[in-house]
Amino acid sequence: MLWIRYVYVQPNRATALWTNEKGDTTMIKEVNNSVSVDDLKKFKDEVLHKYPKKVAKKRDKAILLNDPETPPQIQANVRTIPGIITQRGCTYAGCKGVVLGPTRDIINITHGPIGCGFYSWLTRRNQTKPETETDENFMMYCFSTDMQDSNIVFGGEEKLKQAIREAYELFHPKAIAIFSTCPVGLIGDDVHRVARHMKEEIGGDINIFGFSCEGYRGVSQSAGHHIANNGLFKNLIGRDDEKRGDLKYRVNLLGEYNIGGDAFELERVFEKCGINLIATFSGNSTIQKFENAHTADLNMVMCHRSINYVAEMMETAFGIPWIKVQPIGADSTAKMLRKIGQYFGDQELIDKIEEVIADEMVAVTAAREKALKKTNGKTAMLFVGGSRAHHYQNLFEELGMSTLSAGYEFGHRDDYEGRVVIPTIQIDADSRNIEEITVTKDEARYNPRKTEEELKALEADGMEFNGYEGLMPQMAKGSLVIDDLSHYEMEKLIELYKPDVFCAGIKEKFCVQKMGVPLKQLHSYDYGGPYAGFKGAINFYEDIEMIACSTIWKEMKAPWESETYVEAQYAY
Ligand code: CFM
Repeated sequence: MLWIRYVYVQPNRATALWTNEKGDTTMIKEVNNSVSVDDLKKFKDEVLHKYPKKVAKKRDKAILLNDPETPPQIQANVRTIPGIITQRGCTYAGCKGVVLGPTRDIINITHGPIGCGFYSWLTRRNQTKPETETDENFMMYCFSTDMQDSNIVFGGEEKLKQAIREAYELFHPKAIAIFSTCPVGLIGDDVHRVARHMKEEIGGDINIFGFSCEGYRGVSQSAGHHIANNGLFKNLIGRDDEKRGDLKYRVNLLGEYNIGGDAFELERVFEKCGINLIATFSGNSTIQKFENAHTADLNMVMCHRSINYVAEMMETAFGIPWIKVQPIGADSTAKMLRKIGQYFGDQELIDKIEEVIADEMVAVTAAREKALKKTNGKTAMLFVGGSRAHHYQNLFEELGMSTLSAGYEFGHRDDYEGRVVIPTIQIDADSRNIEEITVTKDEARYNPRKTEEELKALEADGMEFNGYEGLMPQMAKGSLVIDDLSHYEMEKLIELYKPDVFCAGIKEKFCVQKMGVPLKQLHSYDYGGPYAGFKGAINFYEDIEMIACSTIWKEMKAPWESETYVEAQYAY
C-alpha cells in the first residue's frame, strides 16, 4: 500500500517526508511558511494607515497572525465598510444561486428586476446530469418576473402569480420556488402568501414555496445559505419515506455543489466502495433526493458554512448523526472513506474501502510525484468563500506548497476558530434578520441511528461528531489570516509577499495576473475540474504545476516599457 506521511517538526515549519510506491523518499522542501511578526506589522502598517482611523480600527480585528494551538479571536461575519471593495456577494446569491441553484427539477423564479435573474443565470459552474434524456432539467433557463416601475409602485404580487401560472402551463414542474430580491422586501410583496395561493389554484401535488432572501437581508451570501437551509427543511426534506436503493450503507453528502463535476467524481468513489449516496445537498440533485434524505444513516458535511444548519436540523428531527469531512485532497478523501467504514463498523465495507483507496492512490501518487518536482517549496494564498480557503490547503500541502495567507469572504468565527466558539458568538442585528425555525423531534420518524454507548465508543476511537475545528488549527503558526479581504489589501499582499499562486475568483483574476502572479479561480475552477476526490486531486496537481511553475509570469513587462519603440512587419 502507498503511504504519505507528514511529520511536523515545528509548528511553523511544515516538513514532510513522502514515500512513493517504490519506497523512495522525497524530503519536501522545508519552507518557512510563516510570516514573521515584523512582516505582519509591515503589512498592517501599509494597509491600515491608508484607512480612516475608525475603519483602520475595524479592519485591525480581521487581520491576524495565526496560532494553530490557540486560535486568536477573529472578527468575521460583520458588515463590510461602505467604500471598501469587498469580494462578497449578496443574500439572494447565497440562497438562489448557491444552495438551491444546483437542483435541476425545481423551477426557480427570481421575483425582481431582470438584472438579478440575468446575472445569476448559469454563472456558477454547478453541473448536473439528468438520468434520462426526458428527465426534467430547468437549470439552463432563466425565470424572472422582470419587475418594472409600475410593479414597484403598485406591487408585484399579481405579476408573480402570472409568472407562476405561465411557468406551470409551459413546464408542469413538480416544484416552483420563488426568490425575493431587494425591491420585493422594500415594497412588501408577500411571496409566501403568493406561494400558498398558487399552490391552491394549481392544485394536485405541486410544491410551491418562497424565500425571503432579499439581497440586503444579511452581510453576505451567508445569510442566504441559512434562509435556504430553513426552506429545504420546511418544504422538501422528509416528504418521501420510501427506502430507495439496495445498498445498506446509506449516507448524505451536505455542502457539495458539483462545481466542475466534483459531485460526479465523489458519486463514482462512493459507488466503487458500495456506499449508497442518498442525497447530495445540492450538487447534481433532484427534489426526490431531498425528500428522501432523512432515510440515510449518516450525514457528512463538506462545506460547513453553507449547510451546517440542515445537518443539525436533521439530527434533531430524525436522529441522524453528522460528521465533518473534507474530500478535497487525496489523503483527506481517503480519510473520509475510512470514517464511513468506521461509522458502519462492518469489516466487509472497511476492507472494500481500503481496496478502493489502494487502487485509486496508484494514479494519484504517480501524478503527485510528477508535479511535486516542480511545485515543491512554492507558496500559495487563498481567499475564497466560506470553506474552500480551508479545504484547498490540503491539495497545496500534497504538492509541497505552503499557504502564506488565507481567509474567507463570509465565513463565521466557527469556520476560522472551530465550532467550540459558537456559544461565544454575539448575535447582532444582522443575524436577527434571518428567521430562526424551531425544530423538534419528529415523533413518528425519529430513530437514533446509534445508541449513546455506540456514539461514545466511536468517539473514543477518534470519530468526531458535530464538530468542525476550522481553518486556523490547520494553518501554520505565523501565517496571516484575513477575513473579508479588500481589494486594496489584496494588492498589498501580492506586492509584499509575491506568492507563486493566488486563489480567488473572477473579480480578482485579471488584476492579480497583471501584477505577475497567476490566479487560480477556486469558485469556478477556470473551466477545469473536478478537483474533489482522487481524480480531482490529479487534475489539481496538473493544473497547479502548469500555472504556478510557468515562466511566462516573468514576462510581464510590455515591450515599450524597456524599449523606445517596437518594430513590426506585415506578413502577406
Ligand atoms: Fe460553501 Fe461553496 Fe464555499 Fe459557498 Fe460560494 Fe462556491 Fe465558494 Mo463560490 S457553498 S462556502 S457560497 S464551498 S459559490 S461551491 S466557491 S464562494 S468557498
